[in-house]
Amino acid sequence: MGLGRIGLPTAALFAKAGAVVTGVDIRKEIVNETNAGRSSLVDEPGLAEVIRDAVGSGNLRATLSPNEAIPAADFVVICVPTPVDQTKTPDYSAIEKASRTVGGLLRRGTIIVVESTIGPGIAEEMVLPILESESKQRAGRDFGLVSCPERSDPGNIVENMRTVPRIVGGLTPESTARVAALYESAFGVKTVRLSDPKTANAVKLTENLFRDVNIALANEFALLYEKLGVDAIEVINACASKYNFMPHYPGTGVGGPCLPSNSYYLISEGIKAGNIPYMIRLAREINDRMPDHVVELVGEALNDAGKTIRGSKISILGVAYKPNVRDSQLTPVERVVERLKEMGALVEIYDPMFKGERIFGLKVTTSLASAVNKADCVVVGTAHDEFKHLDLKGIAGRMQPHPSFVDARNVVTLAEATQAGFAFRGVGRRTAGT
Ligand code: SAJ
Repeated sequence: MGLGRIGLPTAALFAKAGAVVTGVDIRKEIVNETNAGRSSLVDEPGLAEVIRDAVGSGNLRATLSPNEAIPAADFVVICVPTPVDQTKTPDYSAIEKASRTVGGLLRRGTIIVVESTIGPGIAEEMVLPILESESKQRAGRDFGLVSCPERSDPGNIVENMRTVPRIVGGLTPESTARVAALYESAFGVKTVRLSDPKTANAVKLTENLFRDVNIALANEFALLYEKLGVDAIEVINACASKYNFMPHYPGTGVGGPCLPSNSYYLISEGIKAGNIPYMIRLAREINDRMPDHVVELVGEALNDAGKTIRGSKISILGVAYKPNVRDSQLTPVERVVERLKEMGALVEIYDPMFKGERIFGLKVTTSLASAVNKADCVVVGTAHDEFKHLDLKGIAGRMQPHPSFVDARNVVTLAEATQAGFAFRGVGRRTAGT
């Protein structure tokens, strides 16, 4: 259920392992694309081959209709999106709808596997009752319910699915064992078997929130060290020489389909249970404030060159939420662009993953050269590989006199930027003279 960035590779890898897989999706174009052995997820290395082979073998087909697939299934894997809404409240409508559909077509003995990221307890308290009332069957006796949350990095999904151990927690030890065996044999990965679905969902959130909180700490160090004239990146890299320091890096902020929303699943369950997770909530606030800090740095870098944001041409390099993915979901760069536009800047965007497309109401230029042409300031929003070795002198030469450079993803150093003649600012970086 759901042939998105997680569902499609999951279906294809099961089919490649010899399972007879039917993929169900509500989007006609995705169903047609899949049945043609293709996918628009072009930035997922190895995925095209897996889909082509899976469809070619006849083991994978896609359909709009769940009626064909579910009654015949031994396992039903739910991979639908679970975003948060404007009020940061988890939106479980897709998983509710999928549970209703599955429940209405459920055959005795089937095991339902939830891969979507959900709050601890949502499987037991939301999905289970829907399945039981729709199927008139009992969970744990007539059908199985297991949480096996996806753990794949967008941009490395196929590789991650074949290497990262899977977390498996079912209502019964038998269903846990069957699903663990399924993923071990189909994906060749290890599994960690847990006592129940809510524990498995807590693991998934804990690892993502651990990351979000540590990124927030890195961002806090960056804000602090900027004021103290210390280079936060130099500090973090040096700390990483100690065995128990896991480096996280400051930057434009935290984007993507996962981290900016996952905290709210736990925050909402915590508040329901009478416990406010202060640190997790504060980490969200710190990370959500980083785009505004980048805008402040743009103002400072332009001021150093005797200019203001209003009337300046500002080129944004990279809008994707992280390097080398064609994905701008909840990207922190959007707020940087919107704020600069509001403040009267002329904004240009260049991103190798979105050349020529329209994003945030702007046409993405097709080359870095045209984006920086006659610009007053360049801002690195995402550290795509193409921006790792920038020809700073060449870029400065194309820009207006007294050019400014703001690095929000530590791709250049103060020394490199000043040598090229830039007024420089960087998240967590020193400034000239400090
Ligand atoms: N980021 C930083 N500093 C860092 C690391 C990341 O600012 O040191 C930013 C990134 O630029 C990006 C955001 O955080 O905007 C999220 O990046 P990410 O590398 O965490 O990637 P995601 O969100 O694509 O994937 C995460 C991964 N979770 C963990 O590594 C714990 C992935 O394994 C999960 O499967 C995925 O969430 C998910 O689907 O939940």
